[in-house]
Amino acid sequence: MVSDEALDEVRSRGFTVVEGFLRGQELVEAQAAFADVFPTHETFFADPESHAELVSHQFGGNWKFPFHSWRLNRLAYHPELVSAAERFCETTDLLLYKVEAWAKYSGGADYNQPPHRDFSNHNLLVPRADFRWPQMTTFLLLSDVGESDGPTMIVPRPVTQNVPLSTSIISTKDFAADEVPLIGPAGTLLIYTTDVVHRGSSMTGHPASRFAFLADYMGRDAPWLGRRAWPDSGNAPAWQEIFGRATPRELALFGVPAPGHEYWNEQTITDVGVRYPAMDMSPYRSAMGSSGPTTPQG
Ligand SMILES: O=C(O)CCC(=O)C(=O)O
Repeated sequence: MVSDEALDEVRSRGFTVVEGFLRGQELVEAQAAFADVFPTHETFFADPESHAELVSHQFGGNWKFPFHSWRLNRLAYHPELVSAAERFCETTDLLLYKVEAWAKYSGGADYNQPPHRDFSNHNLLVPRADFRWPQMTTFLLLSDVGESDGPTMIVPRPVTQNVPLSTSIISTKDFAADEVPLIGPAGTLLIYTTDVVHRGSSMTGHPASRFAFLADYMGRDAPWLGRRAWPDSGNAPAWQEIFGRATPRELALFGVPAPGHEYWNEQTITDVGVRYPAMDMSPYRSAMGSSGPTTPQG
């Protein structure tokens, strides 16, 4: 659960850290889901050479949605993440606009980055300082992260408020003394905005690993914002299971028209049903001819 107070902190400070966002069995399952896709710490360090590509450069272990694991994919639209995004973006008409899973392992790549703001590849323009058309970006830690595990270093927004929003890369280390490391136990969620200065940092421990899942949200009414065009990955087999198991509400987060939208007619319901044989077309069929799209729940 992400409280309204935590979201207010994102508005005032630029970020919030929610410890225990995932806990207990849910966390264990999310970690197992991550291991469907990436080698665990033990597997990697038992034979680093056979996973050399993952550490060939700092984005070597940064993979894009969809993954060949339904249980990992569904983390992107965890109901509490969607709830936080609805409240932060002040709309239920949301798009999930970027999802990545990122495994880092020590001993290969240097994960240090210059301090930067993310908007330059999430926004063709610049963020509005008054938070109109917000984007909610997140890092969900799926491993314990301490100071030596390459934590994200993040600068509270008030510290950089005099650096114009046209600047995405901050070339100096002027704000180093104000950096806060994103450390915490597995299950910790970082929520931040694209105007906040932060950087990836080097892993100073060895052997060390850091596992994170990133899911970013925005309102649908801002085509100058975004990152991934989901149809670009439309031939990935993983979509079959997503369309077979996700609810209409969840599919709408990828841009699929809700039941009742004028896109849905006899032809599209039949043909989409053929494209995704496991998809339940009944909500779309029963809403056909209704007065307009609903925001489906659940
Ligand atoms: O991995 C991290 O800790 C931060 C990465 C980052 O800020 C980026 O790649 O833009």
